[in-house]
Amino acid sequence: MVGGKFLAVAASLIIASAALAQTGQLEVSDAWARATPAKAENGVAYLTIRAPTPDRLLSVSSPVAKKAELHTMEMAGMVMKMRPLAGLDIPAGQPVTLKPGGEHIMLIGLSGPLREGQSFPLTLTFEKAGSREVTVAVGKPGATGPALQR
Ligand SMILES: [Cu+2]
Repeated sequence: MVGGKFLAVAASLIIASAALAQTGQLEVSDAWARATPAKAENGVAYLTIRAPTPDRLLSVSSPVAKKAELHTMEMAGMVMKMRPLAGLDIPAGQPVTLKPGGEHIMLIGLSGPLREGQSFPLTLTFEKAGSREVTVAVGKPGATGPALQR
C-alpha cells in the first residue's frame, strides 16, 4: 500500500533526526550533595550521566576529600550496605542517575563540612570520554534530589 509505505518513510525520518539530535559528547549534569554535620568524615554526591556512545566511569576525585569512590548499595541480610564499585557502565543514549539508595559517589575524608548553598568541583574519569569536571551543588542535609535552579 502506497500510503502506508509513505508513512513508514516519514516515521523513519523523524526517528533519524531525533537520533542525530542526541549525538555529541558525554555529559554530566545535576550534580548535588547533601550538607554534612560539622564533624562528618564522609560525604556523598549524586549526578546524572548521559553518553551518546557506550562508556564506563572509571574513577572520581575531588579536592574536598582525601579520596572519592564509586559505591553502590545492596542488601546484606536485613540491612542496606555500601559496596565499592570498580566502575560503572554507561549505556548509549540512556541516562544513568546516581541517587540516594543506589549508586553514589562517596567522598572519604572530607577536608571540611559540606555546607548548604556551597558548591565544589568533582572530576569524573571515563574510559572513552576522558575527564569531566562538574560543580556539585550542596543542598539541605535531608535533600532527596538536586536543588531547583535559582
Ligand atoms: Cu558509599
